[in-house]
Amino acid sequence: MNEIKPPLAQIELVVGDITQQADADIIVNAANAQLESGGGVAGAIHRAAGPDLAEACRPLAPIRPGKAVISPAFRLPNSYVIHCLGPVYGRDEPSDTLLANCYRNALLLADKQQVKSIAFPAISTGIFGFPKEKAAEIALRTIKSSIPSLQTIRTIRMVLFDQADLTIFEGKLAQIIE
Ligand code: AR6
Repeated sequence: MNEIKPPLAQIELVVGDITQQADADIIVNAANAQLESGGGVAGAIHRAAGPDLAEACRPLAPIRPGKAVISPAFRLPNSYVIHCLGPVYGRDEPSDTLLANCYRNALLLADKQQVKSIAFPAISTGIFGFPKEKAAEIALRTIKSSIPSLQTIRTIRMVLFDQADLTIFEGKLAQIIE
Protein backbone atom coordinates (compact mmCIF):
# COMPACT_ATOMS: atom_id res chain seq x y z
CA MET A 1 0.00 0.00 0.00
CA ASN A 2 1.30 3.46 -0.87
CA GLU A 3 1.18 5.92 1.96
CA ILE A 4 1.15 9.61 1.04
CA LYS A 5 3.21 11.54 3.55
CA PRO A 6 2.79 15.32 3.96
CA PRO A 7 5.91 17.43 3.29
CA LEU A 8 8.23 17.92 6.26
CA ALA A 9 8.57 21.30 7.97
CA GLN A 10 11.09 23.76 6.53
CA ILE A 11 13.57 25.83 8.54
CA GLU A 12 13.83 29.54 7.64
CA LEU A 13 16.46 32.00 8.90
CA VAL A 14 15.70 35.73 8.78
CA VAL A 15 16.92 38.99 10.30
CA GLY A 16 14.07 40.79 12.04
CA ASP A 17 12.02 41.59 15.09
CA ILE A 18 10.13 38.74 16.75
CA THR A 19 7.13 41.04 17.34
CA GLN A 20 6.79 41.71 13.58
CA GLN A 21 6.19 38.15 12.38
CA ALA A 22 2.57 38.62 11.30
CA ASP A 23 2.51 35.48 9.15
CA ALA A 24 3.60 33.18 12.01
CA ASP A 25 0.78 31.48 13.92
CA ILE A 26 2.94 31.32 17.04
CA ILE A 27 5.90 33.36 18.27
CA VAL A 28 8.22 32.18 21.03
CA ASN A 29 9.23 34.39 23.94
CA ALA A 30 12.70 34.15 25.53
CA ALA A 31 11.02 34.51 28.91
CA ASN A 32 12.03 34.88 32.54
CA ALA A 33 10.86 32.40 35.19
CA GLN A 34 8.06 34.71 36.34
CA LEU A 35 6.82 35.24 32.77
CA GLU A 36 6.95 38.98 33.33
CA SER A 37 8.07 41.74 31.01
CA GLY A 38 11.78 42.56 31.09
CA GLY A 39 14.50 43.48 28.64
CA GLY A 40 15.22 42.02 25.20
CA VAL A 41 12.64 39.77 23.56
CA ALA A 42 10.39 39.51 26.63
CA GLY A 43 10.14 43.28 26.97
CA ALA A 44 9.37 43.71 23.26
CA ILE A 45 6.72 40.96 23.29
CA HIS A 46 4.97 42.27 26.42
CA ARG A 47 4.98 45.85 25.09
CA ALA A 48 3.51 44.77 21.76
CA ALA A 49 0.94 42.37 23.25
CA GLY A 50 -0.30 44.83 25.89
CA PRO A 51 -0.98 44.34 29.62
CA ASP A 52 -3.37 41.40 29.13
CA LEU A 53 -0.36 39.22 28.37
CA ALA A 54 1.16 39.66 31.85
CA GLU A 55 -2.26 38.98 33.34
CA ALA A 56 -2.66 35.74 31.35
CA CYS A 57 0.87 34.63 32.24
CA ARG A 58 0.56 35.11 36.01
CA PRO A 59 -1.19 31.78 36.74
CA LEU A 60 1.29 29.90 34.49
CA ALA A 61 4.39 31.10 36.41
CA PRO A 62 6.93 30.25 37.64
CA ILE A 63 8.49 27.94 35.05
CA ARG A 64 11.79 26.06 35.15
CA PRO A 65 14.60 26.19 32.55
CA GLY A 66 13.75 24.14 29.47
CA LYS A 67 9.98 24.43 29.96
CA ALA A 68 7.44 25.97 27.59
CA VAL A 69 3.93 27.30 28.31
CA ILE A 70 1.38 28.88 25.97
CA SER A 71 -0.83 31.97 26.13
CA PRO A 72 -2.95 34.02 23.76
CA ALA A 73 -1.09 36.73 21.83
CA PHE A 74 -3.51 39.62 22.54
CA ARG A 75 -2.47 42.68 20.46
CA LEU A 76 0.27 40.81 18.62
CA PRO A 77 -0.63 39.70 15.08
CA ASN A 78 -0.17 36.01 16.02
CA SER A 79 -2.55 33.44 17.49
CA TYR A 80 -0.40 32.40 20.47
CA VAL A 81 2.82 33.12 22.34
CA ILE A 82 4.85 30.21 23.68
CA HIS A 83 7.00 31.28 26.61
CA CYS A 84 10.27 29.36 27.06
CA LEU A 85 12.74 29.77 29.88
CA GLY A 86 16.24 29.26 28.53
CA PRO A 87 19.19 28.42 30.79
CA VAL A 88 21.34 31.20 32.24
CA TYR A 89 24.73 30.26 30.82
CA GLY A 90 27.14 29.13 33.54
CA ARG A 91 24.38 28.71 36.13
CA ASP A 92 21.62 26.37 34.88
CA GLU A 93 23.10 22.97 34.06
CA PRO A 94 23.28 20.99 31.87
CA SER A 95 22.86 24.10 29.77
CA ASP A 96 22.97 22.31 26.38
CA THR A 97 20.15 19.94 27.37
CA LEU A 98 18.06 22.71 28.90
CA LEU A 99 18.38 24.85 25.77
CA ALA A 100 17.49 21.87 23.55
CA ASN A 101 14.47 21.16 25.77
CA CYS A 102 13.19 24.71 25.12
CA TYR A 103 13.12 24.19 21.36
CA ARG A 104 11.70 20.65 21.53
CA ASN A 105 9.02 21.51 24.09
CA ALA A 106 7.99 24.65 22.18
CA LEU A 107 7.68 22.75 18.89
CA LEU A 108 5.62 19.94 20.42
CA LEU A 109 3.36 22.41 22.22
CA ALA A 110 2.88 24.43 19.01
CA ASP A 111 2.07 21.29 17.02
CA LYS A 112 -0.63 20.39 19.56
CA GLN A 113 -2.45 23.61 18.60
CA GLN A 114 -2.61 22.27 15.02
CA VAL A 115 -1.00 25.40 13.57
CA LYS A 116 1.33 25.65 10.59
CA SER A 117 4.06 28.10 11.55
CA ILE A 118 6.22 29.17 14.47
CA ALA A 119 8.93 31.82 14.87
CA PHE A 120 11.73 31.62 17.46
CA PRO A 121 14.24 34.19 18.71
CA ALA A 122 17.72 32.91 19.64
CA ILE A 123 16.79 31.86 23.18
CA SER A 124 19.38 32.51 25.94
CA THR A 125 21.83 34.33 23.63
CA GLY A 126 21.16 37.82 25.03
CA ILE A 127 20.92 38.62 28.73
CA PHE A 128 21.36 34.90 29.64
CA GLY A 129 24.81 34.89 27.97
CA PHE A 130 24.77 31.62 25.98
CA PRO A 131 27.56 31.66 23.35
CA LYS A 132 25.91 32.19 19.97
CA GLU A 133 27.75 29.54 17.93
CA LYS A 134 26.92 26.89 20.48
CA ALA A 135 23.33 28.08 20.86
CA ALA A 136 22.85 28.06 17.07
CA GLU A 137 24.09 24.49 16.82
CA ILE A 138 21.80 23.29 19.63
CA ALA A 139 18.78 25.19 18.28
CA LEU A 140 19.16 23.92 14.72
CA ARG A 141 20.03 20.32 15.63
CA THR A 142 17.05 20.14 17.99
CA ILE A 143 14.69 21.67 15.43
CA LYS A 144 15.95 19.22 12.79
CA SER A 145 15.53 16.19 15.04
CA SER A 146 12.02 17.32 16.12
CA ILE A 147 10.70 17.82 12.57
CA PRO A 148 9.74 14.17 11.90
CA SER A 149 7.44 14.18 14.98
CA LEU A 150 5.48 17.26 13.87
CA GLN A 151 2.01 16.77 12.40
CA THR A 152 0.90 20.25 11.30
CA ILE A 153 3.85 22.64 11.64
CA ARG A 154 5.33 23.32 8.20
CA THR A 155 7.44 26.45 8.78
CA ILE A 156 9.94 26.96 11.59
CA ARG A 157 11.54 30.39 11.42
CA MET A 158 14.53 31.61 13.41
CA VAL A 159 14.32 35.40 13.73
CA LEU A 160 17.83 36.74 14.31
CA PHE A 161 18.34 40.24 15.58
CA ASP A 162 21.16 41.26 13.23
CA GLN A 163 23.19 40.20 10.23
CA ALA A 164 26.05 38.86 12.38
CA ASP A 165 23.69 36.45 14.16
CA LEU A 166 22.16 35.42 10.83
CA THR A 167 25.63 34.58 9.50
CA ILE A 168 26.31 32.35 12.53
CA PHE A 169 23.02 30.49 12.08
CA GLU A 170 23.49 30.15 8.30
CA GLY A 171 26.90 28.60 8.83
CA LYS A 172 25.57 26.08 11.35
CA LEU A 173 22.55 25.23 9.23
CA ALA A 174 24.79 24.48 6.25
CA GLN A 175 26.84 22.06 8.42
CA ILE A 176 23.79 20.38 9.90
CA ILE A 177 21.88 19.90 6.66
CA GLU A 178 24.88 18.21 4.94
N1 AR6 B 1 13.42 40.23 18.05
C1 AR6 B 1 14.29 39.22 17.82
N2 AR6 B 1 15.40 39.01 18.55
C2 AR6 B 1 15.64 39.87 19.57
C3 AR6 B 1 14.79 40.94 19.91
C4 AR6 B 1 13.62 41.12 19.09
N3 AR6 B 1 12.75 42.11 19.31
N4 AR6 B 1 15.30 41.59 20.99
C5 AR6 B 1 16.44 40.94 21.33
N5 AR6 B 1 16.65 39.92 20.46
P1 AR6 B 1 17.15 38.08 25.32
P2 AR6 B 1 17.66 35.64 26.87
C6 AR6 B 1 17.74 38.91 20.46
O1 AR6 B 1 18.08 38.84 26.20
O2 AR6 B 1 19.12 35.69 26.64
C7 AR6 B 1 14.78 39.18 29.39
O3 AR6 B 1 14.91 40.34 30.13
C8 AR6 B 1 18.96 39.20 21.28
O4 AR6 B 1 19.90 39.95 20.50
O5 AR6 B 1 15.84 38.69 24.98
O6 AR6 B 1 16.95 34.32 26.78
C9 AR6 B 1 13.88 38.16 30.06
O7 AR6 B 1 12.99 38.79 30.93
C10 AR6 B 1 19.47 37.83 21.62
O8 AR6 B 1 20.27 37.30 20.55
O9 AR6 B 1 16.81 36.62 25.94
C11 AR6 B 1 14.84 37.25 30.78
O10 AR6 B 1 15.12 37.69 32.10
C12 AR6 B 1 18.20 36.98 21.70
O11 AR6 B 1 17.18 37.75 21.06
C13 AR6 B 1 16.10 37.32 29.96
O12 AR6 B 1 16.05 38.55 29.25
C14 AR6 B 1 17.73 36.66 23.12
O13 AR6 B 1 17.96 37.76 23.97
C15 AR6 B 1 16.18 36.22 28.93
O14 AR6 B 1 17.44 36.25 28.33
